[in-house]
Amino acid sequence: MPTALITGITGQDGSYLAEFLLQQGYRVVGMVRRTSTVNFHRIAHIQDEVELVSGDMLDQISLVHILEEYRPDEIYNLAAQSFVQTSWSQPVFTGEVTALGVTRLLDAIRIVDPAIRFYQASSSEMFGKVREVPQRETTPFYPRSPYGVAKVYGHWITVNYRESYGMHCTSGILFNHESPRRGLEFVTRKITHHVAQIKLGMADELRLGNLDARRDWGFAGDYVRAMWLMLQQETPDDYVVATGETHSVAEFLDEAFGYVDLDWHDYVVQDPRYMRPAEVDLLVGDASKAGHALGWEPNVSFAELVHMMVDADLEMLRDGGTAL
Ligand code: NAP
Ligand code: F7E
Repeated sequence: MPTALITGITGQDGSYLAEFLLQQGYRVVGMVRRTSTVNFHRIAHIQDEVELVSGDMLDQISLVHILEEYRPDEIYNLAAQSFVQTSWSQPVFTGEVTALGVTRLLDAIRIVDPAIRFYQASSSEMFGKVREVPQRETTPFYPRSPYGVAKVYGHWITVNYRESYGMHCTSGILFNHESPRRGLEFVTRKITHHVAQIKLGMADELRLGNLDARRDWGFAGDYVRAMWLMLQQETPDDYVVATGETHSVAEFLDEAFGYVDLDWHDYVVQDPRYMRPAEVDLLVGDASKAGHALGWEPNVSFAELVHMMVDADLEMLRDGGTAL
């Protein structure tokens, strides 16, 4: 039974990847950081099937000890300070976790067992002010936030360990992917959660920033499959994972409010607090390399994704649940 270590297992992608790897017959070890309150809600349903170990991307010793103890065959590095807006108010922290954290983990692998296969969660935010449409593996990077800059570092240090030490290091350049488990601060989940609240009479407005930004939004469950496929290849490489479709925030609003027969113009208020110092205006990926090399393609359409998220938020609120 192969062993996989997931950093960031308590996050959106970590929870879907853990489910997927368990189904593939893996022993799944998840690294969690110490918090004063337990935040395992996304993995509560599989907590008995995974092994959780305490560690932190800021603490190299903890990473070395985890590798020595669990001897993973594959490592999926999903841990990050992943919220773009926060990266302006905490740029150094974002760099420590999202950029230097990658080096700490890569060097722990190099020291303990350089044969471990490594996946780095790179991001379409690296393309930022895009140099080419659609964006592909060869498109030059132009990050627009401290988060994007940190991810560029994480991407290149992954390439560098591959080239310097011959390690099996792969970088997945994933475009936005969402789900009912998406954090409430991200625009898609913020919208679907408010749609459900408004529909149920629990809220009467939704405050947002830039409605013109365009993103290539896919379903997280589809994207974790691509991560696994990448590590099954004999040769490590870099892959774009995307749907190839782009939609504005306003189009997301149309789809989400329209689904419950509401008009978003009656509820949405633009609030400068949610505008960013520098914006990424247009992202749309070309995943043809992942298509032919990995046999990967997305299964969930944009409309299906939005409806799935609205339905999940409606169900959760009707059941009297609190937002995950
Ligand atoms: P997420 O929900 O924000 O999850 C981030 C995870 O990282 C959480 O488990 C968090 O733990 C953990 N973490 C944060 N700081 C840590 C530290 N210092 N030490 C150990 N763990 C730490 O993010 P996601 O959406 O699942 O994304 C997964 C990865 O893919 C991230 O690296 C993200 O930047 C990248 N990515 C995401 C997307 C997307 O659209 N979702 C696209 C491209 C790339 P806590 O629960 O304790 O906070
Ligand atoms: O913003 C606009 C905002 O925060 C999307 C992360 O997973 O994907 C994510 O980063 C767009 C931006 O995601 C609000 O200005 C308008 O243009 O949902 P988001 P993101 O910044 O694209 C990438 C690929 C990652 O790697 C990241 O980790 O929506 N927007 N009004 C808003 N955004 C938010 N959050 N809140 C608003 O009120």
